[in-house]
Amino acid sequence: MFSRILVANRGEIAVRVIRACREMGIETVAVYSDVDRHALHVRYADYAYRLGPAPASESYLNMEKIIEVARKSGAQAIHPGYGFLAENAEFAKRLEEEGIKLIGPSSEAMRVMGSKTLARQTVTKAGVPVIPGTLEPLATEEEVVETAREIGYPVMLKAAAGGGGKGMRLVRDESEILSALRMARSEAKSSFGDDSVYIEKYIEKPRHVEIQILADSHGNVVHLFERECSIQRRHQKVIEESPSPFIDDETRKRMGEVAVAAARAVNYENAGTVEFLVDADKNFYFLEMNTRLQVEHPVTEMVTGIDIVKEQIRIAAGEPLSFTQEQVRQVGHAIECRIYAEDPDRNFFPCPGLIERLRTPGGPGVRDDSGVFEGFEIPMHYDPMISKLIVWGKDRAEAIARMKRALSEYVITGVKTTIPFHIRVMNNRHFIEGDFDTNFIDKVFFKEEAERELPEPEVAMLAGAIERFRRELRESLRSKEISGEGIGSLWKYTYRPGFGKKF
Ligand code: MV4
Repeated sequence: MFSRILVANRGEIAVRVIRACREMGIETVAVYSDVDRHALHVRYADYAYRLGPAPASESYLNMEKIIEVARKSGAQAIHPGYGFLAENAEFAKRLEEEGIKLIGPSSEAMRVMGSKTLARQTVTKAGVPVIPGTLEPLATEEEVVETAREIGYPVMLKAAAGGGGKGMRLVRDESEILSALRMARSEAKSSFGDDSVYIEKYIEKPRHVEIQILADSHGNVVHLFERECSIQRRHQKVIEESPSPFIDDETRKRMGEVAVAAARAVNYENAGTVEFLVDADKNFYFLEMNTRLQVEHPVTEMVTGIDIVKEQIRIAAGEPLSFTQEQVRQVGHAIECRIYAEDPDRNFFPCPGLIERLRTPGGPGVRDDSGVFEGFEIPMHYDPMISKLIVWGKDRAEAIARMKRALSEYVITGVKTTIPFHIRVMNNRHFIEGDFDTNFIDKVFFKEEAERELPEPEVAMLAGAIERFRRELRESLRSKEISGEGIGSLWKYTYRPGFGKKF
């Protein structure tokens, strides 16, 4: 087993990894940028090294500096967390050359899964259903028009090097396809430095369901069931849960088997996630494979009891998985809300700043994975996620009730947060019924909220009328008291909600 691990990340995920190491008796090396010198991950680690100034390119993305720190500090392995260098095949390659173990898959698995067309080719050979479409990038405009006709509209153009919705265009009619192609290509070029584009059939109202897998260096591959991740806003997940309220046992079993096959197709090692789109008829299609630990891994940990980060470390150290597929059970229900320093009333505009007060929720079934503390200043240079609030309940109804309770206990002042938004989603009838797809937040939730909002003149009128009624009541009660009449007809007010104690 390793005796010292470098954590090449910041924030809650660095803290998460350091906690696992501490419990395993492994020393940790934190790295930090100037604005993070007082951050929680620096405080919790055994050693800490400065990388450079705040910009990620000069700190958390600086491969050679991080390798130098690993050497100097005597770390035998590097945990990359998520984001930054986590899915960088070049970084994985450099570590292989340097003889430093990356707690993650091989650079080759990263390279294959990093290209959407290469991934589609590779998993197709292993019998994994992919979204109907091309397995190769498209060369000419004629080829694009012809292929789209064969597939049938609507279609999606996607960047071969892409992910996360960038370089992606929905095309409903042939008349739009060439302009969409130009836009997809230029977006792909500027985002990924590669303008290769391929075509897929468009899946209407899909759900995003992903399977967590673990693969050791001895050829054992298991899955830890699914996470439902359809609650997204502009391709950013905001709420995840496990199990998915939409997936039945039969589909769950088949998706698990297919995910394991996809992992085997690239000789995958360590923790990974196979993403699927699921259509209204429960047909599921491979979307992509994420070759890293994911933000939402805690919901899987809560329903399976498996510590995914500890398993990652054991796998990287060459140990075999300590359990079989049959021993993995999904118990109860877990939900995660990502709490961001963003203002939901200003279109989720980032709101970095000083956390003046902080009281985190607790009690039965509540987990708060956070990298902040009272007095911490959230830097503007990185992702503004403050914490992940995760709850477990015996069933989905208890998990929702518990999440509402936990959200209502949360106190964060100094910065605006997405907590009020989460409370509203937890009270939304579509969410409560599990009736949602990837369009829910942008197309259903905000639309319904806007419709429910009273037009402002009416709100003002009602507020004015209420205020006038209260004042008259107060004055009449006071004048009666003064005149010696007493409050007289108390019966009139006693049974009106809210009036009993106020006057
Ligand atoms: C799709 C799709 C429908 N049909 N592909 C968006 C991000 C990228 N990872 C894949 N995405 C989609 N690909 C086909 N053929 C719909 C989406 C999509 C989506 C997927 C997952 C989660 C949220 C989403 C929101 C909008 C669109």
